[in-house]
Amino acid sequence: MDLASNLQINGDRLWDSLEEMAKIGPGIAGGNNRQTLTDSDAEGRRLFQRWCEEAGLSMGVDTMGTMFARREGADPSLPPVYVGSHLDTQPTGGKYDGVLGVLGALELVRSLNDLGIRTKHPIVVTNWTNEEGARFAPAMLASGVFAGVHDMGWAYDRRDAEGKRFGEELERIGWKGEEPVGGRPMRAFFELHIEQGPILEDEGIDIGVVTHGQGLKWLQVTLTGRESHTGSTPMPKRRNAGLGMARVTELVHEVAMAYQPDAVGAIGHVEVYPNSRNIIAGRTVFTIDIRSPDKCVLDAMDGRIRAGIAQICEALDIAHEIEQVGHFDPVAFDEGCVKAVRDAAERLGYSHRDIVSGAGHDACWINRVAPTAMVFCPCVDGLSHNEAEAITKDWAKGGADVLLHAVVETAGI
Ligand code: HGY
Ligand code: MN
Ligand code: MN
Ligand code: MN
Repeated sequence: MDLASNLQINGDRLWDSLEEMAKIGPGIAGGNNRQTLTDSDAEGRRLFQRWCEEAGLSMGVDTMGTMFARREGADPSLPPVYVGSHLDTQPTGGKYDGVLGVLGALELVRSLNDLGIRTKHPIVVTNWTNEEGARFAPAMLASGVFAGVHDMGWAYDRRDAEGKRFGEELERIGWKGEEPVGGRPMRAFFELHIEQGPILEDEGIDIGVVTHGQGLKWLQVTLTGRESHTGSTPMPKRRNAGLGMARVTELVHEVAMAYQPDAVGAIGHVEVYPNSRNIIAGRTVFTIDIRSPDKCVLDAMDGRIRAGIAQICEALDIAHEIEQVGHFDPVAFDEGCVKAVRDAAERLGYSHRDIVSGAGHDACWINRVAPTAMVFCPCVDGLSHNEAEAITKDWAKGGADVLLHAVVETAGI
């Protein structure tokens, strides 16, 4: 069989599924707000489960809520090829971040069904719980427990901004499964994802062959000064935690700029107390997000930022606490799986280039317990974590075609 021309996904069906899923947990500006363990997450999970059952898959759910939809292989005793991503979104997320990887994997199975192809190894389509980490930090929580990085009890104790506990919310939406987390035989894991950056589109390239994922640190900082009147407190007598946060924001930017092109840094989450117009902020809580493909750079940035925060607080007479609430070192994906992705793009005639992932993904953790690789497709203006996130139907099809070939090559027919 001429693999390239016969083995392709149904791009229209994939696009329709993406549009259907996007109706669940709509955002306010055309994207999605389907945050993990909310009622809309539960609704999206039910829709995905229905589609999986219609495709003849058998669903299993582990105690972190991760969904595993299994397509039997010719030899059920062989370790499955896992393929998937995440259905949860940012509060102002797009329709494709994560979702393309889950529904692209489902489309892969639907196409194998249409073509009557039975792979040797089973295939398991996966939806990882809480990849985004927007509601419950850190990101990639369930895949982190699965990879043995986080303890499940610690994960269950994570709380959202309203103090709700992960474990209770998982039970409340009815998606706490029975299966143990991790410890599964896995032949490989593949994840299709939008690039979430501008490189592929700028270079007019169809496919990103993801060789590495950059490392990440999330540092939660609490600055404590003193609340006082914004009108009657003389400037020299202020202990302004808001000013401290502003200076740390500038510090993070300056440190990242000092390590270009291999560094990024920003603060995206801030809380100001008491957040009243005429009270000097007595306390601020915010999260620093720094990343680099180079572990030494990541560690150096961490050190410079911590030292800088101490100096800022000394000058402003405010106290500080720093808690590392997220971290993974740069990852190198499995060369065999990366080659399967590259060969697939080549065979299908898609333009492709090797690329390092700027964003974190479940694949970054699963790479610790199974040979893993990722497929990127472009996204418009490289925009993501923004409701205006957009891709084209062709880009979605190209990514899913390459995913299909890489998985079939690895699962064998
Ligand atoms: O933070 C990340 O990189 C991922 O989108 N959760
Ligand atoms: Mn994602
Ligand atoms: Mn994301
Ligand atoms: Mn991911």
